[in-house]
Amino acid sequence: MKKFKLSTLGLLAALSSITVVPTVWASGNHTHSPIDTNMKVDHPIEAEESAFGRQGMTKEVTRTIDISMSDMMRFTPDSLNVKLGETVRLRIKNNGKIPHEFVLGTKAEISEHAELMKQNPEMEHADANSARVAPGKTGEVIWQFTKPGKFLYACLIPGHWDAGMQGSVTVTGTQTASAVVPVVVADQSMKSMTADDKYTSGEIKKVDAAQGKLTIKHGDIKNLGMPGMTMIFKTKDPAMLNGVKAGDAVQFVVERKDGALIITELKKAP
Ligand SMILES: [Cu+2]
Repeated sequence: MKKFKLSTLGLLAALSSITVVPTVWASGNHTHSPIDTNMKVDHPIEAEESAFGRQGMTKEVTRTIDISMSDMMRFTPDSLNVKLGETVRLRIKNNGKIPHEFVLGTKAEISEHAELMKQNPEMEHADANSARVAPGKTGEVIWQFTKPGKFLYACLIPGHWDAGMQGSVTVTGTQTASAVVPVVVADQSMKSMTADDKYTSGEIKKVDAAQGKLTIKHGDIKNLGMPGMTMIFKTKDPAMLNGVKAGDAVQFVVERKDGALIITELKKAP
């Protein structure tokens, strides 16, 4: 009887130590605590779940797929099949003499972005689902396909998609344990942070002092009618780059000038 009691206590202790894990997770603790490591939650917080999957981790890559792009406005191959939950490295070679871009997404998102690119031909994407590749160079996108369905990849440089530069990805399979990933809810704070229609809120991802360019993950750019994404912007005055660094929360004004997107005002978020 005494033995039974002890083992019951032991079991209870074991159970309570297990239940600590989901409790901490539910509280929204995304920091790299030892518990996160035990749970193998090693995705960077930037890896937000989208309608077509999420940025993958290099160490989880199980397959590399080579895709080439040509000035004939074609991807080779132009159709891929992947398993649900699979993390693949898409290695994208530009065999042409002009730049091309690889953007992965749903059909609706690709169409929307193609329209934006027509209005802003100088738009440079820097999101995890895209790669702009110079002639003769190779870029890569590491992606985990966590949603079943049919998705597109396209070159959204004006004229290229219209000429048929696209391919499709078919994701099939049933949800396996490895495909069940914790849903990291997209950070909505950037949208609510927007002070007014003039300023756009964002986080600096990269400072390119040599080019006078900033890579910014930003919320909706209301004055230009553009949705939130990560883009590379030119600045009106290279001196604006002084005093800002990757990781800084900023507010900025962006204007369209001769097809280019230029930051005319930049300040640290209050
Ligand atoms: Cu192209």
